[in-house]
Amino acid sequence: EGIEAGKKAAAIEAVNALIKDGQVIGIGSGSTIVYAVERIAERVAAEKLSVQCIPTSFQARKLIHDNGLILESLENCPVIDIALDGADEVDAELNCIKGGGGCLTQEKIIASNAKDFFIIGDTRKKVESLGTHWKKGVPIEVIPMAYRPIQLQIEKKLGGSAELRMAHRKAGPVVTDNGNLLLDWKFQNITDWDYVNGVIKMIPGVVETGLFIHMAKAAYFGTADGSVSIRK
Ligand code: DER
Repeated sequence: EGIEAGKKAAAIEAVNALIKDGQVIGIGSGSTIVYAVERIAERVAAEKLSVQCIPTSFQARKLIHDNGLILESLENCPVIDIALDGADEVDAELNCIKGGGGCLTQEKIIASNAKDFFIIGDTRKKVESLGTHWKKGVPIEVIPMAYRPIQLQIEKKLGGSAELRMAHRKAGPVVTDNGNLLLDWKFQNITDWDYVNGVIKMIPGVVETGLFIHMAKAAYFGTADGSVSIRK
């Protein structure tokens, strides 16, 4: 339906505009990136491109492999030319909430080691300020033994509520690709995301936050009718 068409339009537009022969490409996680990887594979075959793909999750690894693309590692390719990823929300300054799919830590590592980082998504993700569309809170990856004091620290320092993300088809909490747990922090009235990100990151036991502040170079948003807008 409309949302999938929007995701696909954004993904194809971005791949057509940004992917070039010889690139090392960071491949994000989630559902939108699937369309991007399928388009990359199409272009590689049609144009005989040589690209190397670095995954941001087990899902991304499997997606790269299943689409016949070259699966590479940060050991071999520590400098990434371009990283492509989805997001849960993107504000007017290109700050993102990511981690809805629980892959934020490896996603942020890849994005931070890329020369350029681009977001792709349907127009639901395009907002003026964070929290407008995405109501599930900021995902935070934490060391399992510390999740409870971290919850208390975040709530004491920043308000809101930090909830342990529970699995649906496995008993107990979601366990990330890195063997950690996730908190989803439901916030109120936040404007200084740089400050908030720093406060959360400094709490011992916090591995990473889903706040990607001033990291994206541009965001491609697709609508149901196939049109794409670019926020730079
Ligand atoms: O978990 C993530 O950060 C994903 O990129 C996610 O936020 C985007 O997922 P979607 O493309 O399925 O909306």
